[in-house]
Amino acid sequence: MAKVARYIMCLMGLLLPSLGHAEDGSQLWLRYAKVTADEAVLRKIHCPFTDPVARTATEELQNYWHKGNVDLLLDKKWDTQADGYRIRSMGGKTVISAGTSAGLLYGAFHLLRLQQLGGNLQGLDLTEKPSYALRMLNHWDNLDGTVERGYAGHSLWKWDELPAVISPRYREYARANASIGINAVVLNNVNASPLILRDDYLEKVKALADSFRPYGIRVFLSINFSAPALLGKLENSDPLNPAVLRWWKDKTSEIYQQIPDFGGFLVKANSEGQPGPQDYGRTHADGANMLAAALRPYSGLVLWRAFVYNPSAEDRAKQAYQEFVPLDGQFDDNVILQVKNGPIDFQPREPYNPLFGAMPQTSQMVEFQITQEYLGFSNHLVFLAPLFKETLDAQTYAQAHASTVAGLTQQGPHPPMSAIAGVANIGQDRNWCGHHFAQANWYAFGRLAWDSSLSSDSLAREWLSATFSPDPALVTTLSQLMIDSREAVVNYMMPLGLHHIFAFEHHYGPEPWGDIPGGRPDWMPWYYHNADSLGIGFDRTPSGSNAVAQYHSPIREQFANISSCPEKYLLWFHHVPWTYRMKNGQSLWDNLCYTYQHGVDQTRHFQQVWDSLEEKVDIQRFGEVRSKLKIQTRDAVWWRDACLLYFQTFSKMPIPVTLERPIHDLDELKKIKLELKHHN
Ligand code: BDP
Repeated sequence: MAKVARYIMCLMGLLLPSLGHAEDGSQLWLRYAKVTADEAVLRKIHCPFTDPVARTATEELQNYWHKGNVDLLLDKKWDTQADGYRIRSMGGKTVISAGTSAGLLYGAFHLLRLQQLGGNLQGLDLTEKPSYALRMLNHWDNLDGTVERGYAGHSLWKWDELPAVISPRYREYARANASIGINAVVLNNVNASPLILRDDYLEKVKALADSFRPYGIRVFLSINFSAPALLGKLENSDPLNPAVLRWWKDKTSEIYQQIPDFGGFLVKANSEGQPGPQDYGRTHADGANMLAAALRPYSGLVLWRAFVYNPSAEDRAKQAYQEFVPLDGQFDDNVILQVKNGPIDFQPREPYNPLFGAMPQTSQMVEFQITQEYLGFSNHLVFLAPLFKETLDAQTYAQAHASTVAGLTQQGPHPPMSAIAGVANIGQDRNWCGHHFAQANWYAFGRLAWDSSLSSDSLAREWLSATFSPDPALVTTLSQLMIDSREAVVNYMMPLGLHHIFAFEHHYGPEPWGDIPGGRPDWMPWYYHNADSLGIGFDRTPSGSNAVAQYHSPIREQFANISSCPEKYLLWFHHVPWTYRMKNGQSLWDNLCYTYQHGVDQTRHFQQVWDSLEEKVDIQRFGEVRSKLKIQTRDAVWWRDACLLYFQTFSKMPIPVTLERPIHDLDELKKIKLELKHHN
């Protein structure tokens, strides 16, 4: 009887938020109640396989599954390349079957999620197969422990202690990734130090790979294209120099001797000052294929970034397409072109990158930024699933079928190879991501990489139930807040297609006036907003840069025509008169004012909503989120005032009297210079 009572209490524990004690967010969404010794004897987890990944699957269920017997089976009928699985209720027990141990692990985490969310566990019969084969985080972590664009403390990787000291957080990190289906990580910054390939660093990399392996995670490295010269002391790093190829082959073989399941190289070449094949008059394909040849014997991959642009007279938004489309068909089949979601750079809103669907013979993958470089760092609550979905679901009209960005990247020319990457927002902070709600972006990225058809709403609900509490009132209220948060940040930072009007270098806060005499025009806000006495926006129609021509019909015509261009992209594609009539009848200027104000109102509303839930959230996280929401609202007002007061110097039109008055002066705002570091 006592046993049963304890069992029931324990089950209740699964459902109740832990209001009594402070939570610091360190458990992420994995706040499972542990199985007690008494419970453990009531059920059996059976798995005949003993490889490390299958063992992890078994242990997870042994530790956290409260509800009866589970059998884990490897089933030859399953595709042994993929990570899919089936979960069935059979004869009083639950059976997870898969073609690989990794599939069993993902099945185990699925079952635990069902239990955690209070789902029906009777009569189960569900089958899952991932949308992408490679579901990957990119860390922009430097060897000195800093993180480029990282807002959650220093790097998790303690290079100075490795390989001797293995922090327990390595496994916790790997476990969290596995629980949402992430199976690959790039450890270091795309602005890569050549030292990562030095023998002593490779030993450290091996130690990390060993920690991650039981969770089905493979390690990749960002490489510096000049490593043969810088590290190997060769005369040059020309990809057509046989000595260079030899160097890469030897280096690759050395890596695979230590890390047999090593994934491959991520390369930022000839971009923002990084070295690359063009330094020797070679093409991106020459460079990528040279590395592909070194990796081929081990089935390793080259992830070659398409984020390439130069300070030229050409519209920056057009440059990657111009650079890469002529190379279609020239990349080896173990090369994937890694393409940022939009044509500029992780802005609060961009139309999809026209490279998607423009290179039918080249494998392409999407790169998202999970870390909030352009979205208020870890101070602003911005749920990114709607942003990710906007790109993935974008219809490119490139082919008759499979023409969304998701479809094109999932069914490329070299099946079954498919991949997706997110730039991680993880650091040494206790709560991993700096802002408790930033954890939701890590979560949503992983879950969408697994199943790109999931809705933002269901992801928000899942994450909230697991991370805070399954209380329906909390979940309903906060999921709405999360969904709205992406549009809010667009509204108070850069509505109607405005982009890149951030403060220089660190990208926190507004600086639409920003100008550095002699600086690169394509790094200056005026380059993007083009405000003048007539209007505002970047003319990318045939009368301007004609970037619209890079899109397929009928998107091209839709974007090019000011009356059919979605208003959310209006100033991305058009230079629009201040007096232009928007669809709601307002002038562009008035509409801009209303939209900025709406963004501010939304953040104030988020504060109210959060405060209304005080009783339902544990003390520490409640207080921490509340403080961050204050900063977010102050920043929203700052953005509104800075942008409207500055643009008003061109429009010469009044801020509609029904709206709040600015509380800052433009001169005062122009003086703000934040001492925020940007680590390159
Ligand atoms: C930009 C970042 C810069 C990165 C670059 C990249 O500002 O720090 O190195 O992207 O993706 O967004 O390579």
